[in-house]
Amino acid sequence: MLEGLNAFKDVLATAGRVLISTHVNPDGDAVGSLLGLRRVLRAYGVAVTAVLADPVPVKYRFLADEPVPGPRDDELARSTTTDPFDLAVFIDASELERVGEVAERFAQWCRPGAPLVNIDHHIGNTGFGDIVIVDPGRASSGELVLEVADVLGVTIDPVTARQLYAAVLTDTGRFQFSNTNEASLCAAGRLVRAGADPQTIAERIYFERPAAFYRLLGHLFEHMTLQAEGRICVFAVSREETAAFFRDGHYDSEGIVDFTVQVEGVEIGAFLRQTGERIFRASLRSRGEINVRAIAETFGGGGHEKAAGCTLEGEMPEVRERLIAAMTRSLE
Ligand SMILES: [Mn+2]
Repeated sequence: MLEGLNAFKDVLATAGRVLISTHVNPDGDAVGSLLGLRRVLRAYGVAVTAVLADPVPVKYRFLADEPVPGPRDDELARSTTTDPFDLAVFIDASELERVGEVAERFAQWCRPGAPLVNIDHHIGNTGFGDIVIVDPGRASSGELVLEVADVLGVTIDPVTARQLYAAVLTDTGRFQFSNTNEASLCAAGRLVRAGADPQTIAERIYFERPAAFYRLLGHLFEHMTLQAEGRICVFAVSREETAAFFRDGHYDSEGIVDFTVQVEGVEIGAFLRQTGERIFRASLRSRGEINVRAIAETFGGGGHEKAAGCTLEGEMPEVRERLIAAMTRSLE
């Protein structure tokens, strides 16, 4: 990883303009590490533009010191025709496709031969890109931004500290998931010393959620499917139901899947939500020995052993049955 960090530093020395992005449906780590990386690179003196295929979720907007444009931004199109990017950096994305529309279009915004840097902590990272800075031993990408700052000699200011703290906090499930380790806690401590306030950040992210989130949660618990003598718990929600809960369009279901494995006796859980006409996104969690990444992989997805995700196509009842069948097989 140090090799990658040094190679990144070398290419930054000659890069005039840098493009950075992260994965679609950005979570706290994606948003926090993207924003933190933008500030660290700017502090180093690099002209950096962050682009996100999806808007920053409402609950993470307090982290944004500046807006993050989308891939169809006019200014982006204008500036890249006259002055293309010299370098692209994707953070917290296990594969190039996870960057969504940015992955499809970034090549046309960059000068030919511009290197691509891959900064991530997912165990299933495909190793895409020219410079790879991947450490699956890290609980969050936010911690890797700290490593970048150290290599570049950039001091973390309080705004950056807040962004990176939010990244570590959310990807460790408030320092409760099995990935929480000495490194993640030390990183958090360092960020607090640099000016991050744990109480206000936790309150903004966890204790100011829309009523619709709790209504949806109640609905999911009421209709949860328990299978295999209660070792499997599945939440499922259709697009119509979701729209009925979130009438203002500010959809928020982050962390809902974690509740599936908080039911007594449950070892693996899934939250299945319809995202398109015949498209479903499944998030998976494990509380025991079962590797849910292996389940996700059977559907072309990936992730970590205890937290993974995949996309399924079809109609709700049949998709749910297929998912439950795969989960049941994993218990054998
Ligand atoms: Mn992450």
